[in-house]
Amino acid sequence: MMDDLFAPPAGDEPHAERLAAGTVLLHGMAAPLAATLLDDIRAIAAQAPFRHMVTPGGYRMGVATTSCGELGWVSDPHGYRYSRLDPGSGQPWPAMPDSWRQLAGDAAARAGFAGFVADACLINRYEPGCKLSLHQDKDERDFSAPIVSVSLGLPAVFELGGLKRSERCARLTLRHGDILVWGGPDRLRYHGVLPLAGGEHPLLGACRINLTFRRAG
Ligand code: MD6
Ligand code: FE
Repeated sequence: MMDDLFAPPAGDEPHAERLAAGTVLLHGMAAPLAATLLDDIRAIAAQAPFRHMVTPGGYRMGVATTSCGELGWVSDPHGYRYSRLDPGSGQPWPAMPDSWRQLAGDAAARAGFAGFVADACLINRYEPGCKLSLHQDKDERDFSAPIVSVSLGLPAVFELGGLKRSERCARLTLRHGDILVWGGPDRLRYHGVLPLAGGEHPLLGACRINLTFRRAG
């Protein structure tokens, strides 16, 4: 099974690059779906607008976020957590499109995590200069499920660290359509995104959007 990852991509199979025991980069896997994903993102943002959350430490995040699915990720002076309701509207988050859940499940399976069913998708929007500081994703209830991350628009330099903040980070570029899957022994690695360089993407303009699918509840 795992050995298939190193075989050359056949037909429309994305090229899978194993970066660590539980980390696989599926090059360009989401690119054919990008136009649909963008239409869906517009519809989701019409219901649950992108906003700049404030961290528990009182900083306004440069990255703008929204969510879809049963649970959405929220940050406020009380901490980080998942919530069934959008605190902006008091309403449930927009539903996760079936095609999104399917894509995330397919990507996870290709990376060796069969049976992944996402219940939350955090949508992050970066403009040039925006960054995401080194962090761990640890607000989810169960770390046995992987995280599936879809990159759209301008390329970003992603820092992949270790299980301790002090460990040295590897840097990799996440491009339009790339899907990064990580789980198992890598699930709690520190990671971040360097300040986004300027540019114009044909579909998204001067912007990068990242979708992270999780099993949060
Ligand atoms: C981003 N991603 O790529 C931010 N977290 O914009 C994340 O923070 C992230 O890509 C967990 C797993 C994959 C990710
Ligand atoms: Fe993260």
